[in-house]
Order: sequence, then C-alpha cells, then structure tokens
Amino acid sequence: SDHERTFVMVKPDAFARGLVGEVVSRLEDRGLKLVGIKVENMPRERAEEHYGEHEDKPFYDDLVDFITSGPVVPMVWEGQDATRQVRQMIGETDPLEADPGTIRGDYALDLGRNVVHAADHEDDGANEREIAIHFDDDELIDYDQHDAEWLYE
Ligand code: PCG
Repeated sequence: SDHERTFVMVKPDAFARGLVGEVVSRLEDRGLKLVGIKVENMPRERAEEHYGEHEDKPFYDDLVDFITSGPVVPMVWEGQDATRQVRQMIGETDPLEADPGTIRGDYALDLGRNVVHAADHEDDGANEREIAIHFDDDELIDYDQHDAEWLYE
C-alpha cells in the first residue's frame, strides 16, 4: 500500500562521516515520506532488543558495542512498497555485494561499518517490531505529502 512504513537507521559510522543528509536526501528524492526521525545515543538495552535476533552470533557483542558507540538517526519512512524500495536503495548487507548506486555500494567497504540499517524485507514482522522499539506512537507524525498526486497513480 501507499502507506507501508519501514524502519531505517543511520549508524554511527555514517553519522561521523557526515552522511546523514545524503541518506535522508536519497530517500526523499525517491518520493518516500518521512514520518519519524530523531538523533540519539542508543541506550544499550534498546540496542540489545534491536539486535536480539543476532544474540547467538559471534559478532553480536561487537555489533551492540558499535551501534551504541556514537549518535544514530532512527527514521520511519512511508510509501508504496516502502520496505522493498528502501532495501533496494540500501543494497546488500555486505558492501562488497552491494551494487554501485546503492547507499552501501556507494559509501561503504566493510560489513561491520555498512552505514545504514534497514528492517529485513524477508521478515514480515520486522518493521512493526523495530518501529515500536525505537519510536513512541506520538513521535510518528501525520501530514499530507504535497506531491503525492504526482508520485502515485
Ligand atoms: P544490519 O544492521 O543490517 O544487521 C546486522 C548487522 O550485523 C549487519 O547490518 C552488519 O553490519 C553486522 N554484521 C557484522 N558481521 C556480520 C556477519 O558476519 N553477518 C551479518 N549478517 N551481519 C554482520
């Protein structure tokens, strides 16, 4: 639907490298609607909840250390097939596999410093779960996207 919501987060590596605007800009330019955004140092407890599915993986501790090491920018974007559109724009998790033209394919080299996180499009509950972990309902705002009539048939 036009109103599908997806969770995206600029990671500390990209924040430090001044890529927040670049990430936001690409998603805006595509026509997606920004309905939630903040900047914060993620509390460790929330990072553990966010990456709970990786708890048993060997890289889990490093992952939680890294995501709590500096500012992140959690966001919620809305639009037609938003989850798949965003995944395609971000590219494969491993930057080596990410196509040029994708965010990771243009700005990242290393799997553990891959610029952005996006909810897994193959996990149906991922968006709702991750949005609920990072945002209260009243932090997601309701407004008319003025160019919607030119973006949608
Ligand atoms: P993200 O944030 O989309 O989800 C989990 C993160 O773990 C992933 O991006 C990578 O940055 C990081 N990571 C580090 N090592 C590995 C690994 O060996 N496999 C996977 N899947 N992710 C890894």
